[in-house]
Amino acid sequence: MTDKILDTTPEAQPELGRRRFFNTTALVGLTAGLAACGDKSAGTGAAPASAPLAHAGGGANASHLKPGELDSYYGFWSGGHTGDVRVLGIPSGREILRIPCFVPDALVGWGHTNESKKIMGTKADGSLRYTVGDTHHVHLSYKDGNYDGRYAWVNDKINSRVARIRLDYFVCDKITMLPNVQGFHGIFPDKADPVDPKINYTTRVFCGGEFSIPLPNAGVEDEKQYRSLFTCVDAETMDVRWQALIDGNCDLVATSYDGKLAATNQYNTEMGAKFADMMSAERDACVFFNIARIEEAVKAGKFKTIGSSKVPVVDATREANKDAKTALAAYVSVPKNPHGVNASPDGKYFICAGKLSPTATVIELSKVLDYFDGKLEKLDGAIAAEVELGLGPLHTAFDGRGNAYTTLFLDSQVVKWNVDKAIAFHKGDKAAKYVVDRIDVHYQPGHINASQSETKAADGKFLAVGCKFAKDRFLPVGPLHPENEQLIDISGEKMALLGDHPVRGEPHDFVFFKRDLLKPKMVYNLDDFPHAVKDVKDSGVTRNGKKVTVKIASVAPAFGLTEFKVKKGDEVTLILTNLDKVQDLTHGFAIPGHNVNFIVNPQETASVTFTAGDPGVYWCYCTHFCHALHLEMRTRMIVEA
Ligand code: RUQ
Ligand code: CUA
Ligand code: CA
Repeated sequence: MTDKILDTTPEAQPELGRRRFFNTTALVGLTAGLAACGDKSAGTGAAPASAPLAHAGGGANASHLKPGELDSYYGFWSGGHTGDVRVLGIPSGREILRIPCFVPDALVGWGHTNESKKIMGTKADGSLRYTVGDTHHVHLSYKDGNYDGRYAWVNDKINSRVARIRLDYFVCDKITMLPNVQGFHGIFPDKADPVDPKINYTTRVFCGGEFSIPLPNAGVEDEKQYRSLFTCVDAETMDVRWQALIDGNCDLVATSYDGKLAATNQYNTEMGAKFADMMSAERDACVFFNIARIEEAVKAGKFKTIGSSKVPVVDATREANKDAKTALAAYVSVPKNPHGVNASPDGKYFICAGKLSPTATVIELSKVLDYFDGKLEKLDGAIAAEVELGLGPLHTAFDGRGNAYTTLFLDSQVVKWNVDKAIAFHKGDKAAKYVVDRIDVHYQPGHINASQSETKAADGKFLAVGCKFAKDRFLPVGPLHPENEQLIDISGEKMALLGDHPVRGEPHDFVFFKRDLLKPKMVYNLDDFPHAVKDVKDSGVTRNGKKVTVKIASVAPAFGLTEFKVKKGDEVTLILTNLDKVQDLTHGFAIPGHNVNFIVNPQETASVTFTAGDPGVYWCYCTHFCHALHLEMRTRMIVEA
């Protein structure tokens, strides 16, 4: 569909002079091209798939596991509309767990138990503040440039919330809402402290606000005044530390290995409020933030606050940061509506994909630091390369051997390219063949990631590609198609497709890493729960006016109470502790007619609060198959008049 515009084969190494940007009218063609991709042969343009299809079990990296075999990598996939994070095994692609964050979940009772409601946030009447979510990007905490297995963070684009997941238990433990931000999109933890070399681990999480809004958002209709904020959240306390007011918007976020820089790509430097306005400029930007300087400014009181928020907001606009030596931010010019900014594992570069430009821009971090030090006069000097890759470049992954892998949304391909050779080509060595390989994917890939990609331990074994359209790859099950997460072997020179994995819509981003980086606990610690019912004998009912507390300890296959009595209209708080110590021995608790269903894992305590309904007998039963006598595991709630 695209060969007329650009020959994307490795043989036809693109020249810079041939670079063409899409303009607004070309987008009509873009949409038409996408539709044409329903036809498999049309989706791939002129470029032949350069790697043979490796059948499952073939190639250096097999994806098929025998029964009982464990995966070698954990993968964290964002769940999109389901507001959760999904844990997949790689290379099998098997889904092992869903970790609910922003949306109630029926299995674990997320959004139903008092503990999870507190994390999610409630209104004055005790009901959940929000029951929808949209997770896009999941990233993990770092130490020494690699994951340390402490935390994962994921964004909620709809309501500008960031959730933290504890990786010892694989549960969300905190959610923070960003003030004065709409469309919170990119997120990335830092990897070190910019000033203290002893702090070589994550202490901050950076968050990009995509949609510009009036600040404060109170009915200002002049769209020229809309603004976006870049936000820093404390990794431990999850409090918002500071925000930076910028020109243009934020999209994806990347951080440097030395902790000195964070960046966000901008597709709307035009600050347009309408579709076409956001594409009027030929170039947009990637904004770099000087973290140490911003934190100094905050310390020195050089900030304002917005509306009722107490968060310090520093001025990172172009106008206020013209002097490089004091600048808090620097705007590096990149071609039209870029998407994705990714940090190479050698710590040297951030790569911005062109989206509406067929290019990737390689930005050299040491040069950006030179600019902030006044040693580089023009910021453009930080651009080490700007090379053509193909149509619709979105995201980039790395193999740790100097190669980058970029998704080409419109070409339905992944292009493997060598960063050093791209730089040589950009510098004028026209013989430098930087495109190493191309492979067709199915279809329209967005995110991409390689094993350990954005860590110093990038190992170049597997590549996962999030294909937004599955079309004909799976049996039709009605109009809603799954997405197609494809796995590619990147251990050799040529990429080889290993497998298709249908996933429920709509994961966006994902990371995957060696399984030995995580040592999750199999059983909870009873002492971590202040309200734990520590002995079956402690089960019982206490009343305080209309408030009733029911304490139940459970040991398979029985609850500590065979029955309990409450009165119609009582506010009942039921606390349940699972005293079983065996891993995998989870109990559930459901009460008919009262909208109660949740689980307790071994040694876990959870509680629910509800209003006792009409008089009668209600069999409370275990909902999680735990024992041969699981069906007998019941207690009776007797509601009296
Ligand atoms: S964005 S397909 Cu929400 Cu991650 Cu790039
Ligand atoms: Cu306890 Cu089923
Ligand atoms: Ca733009």
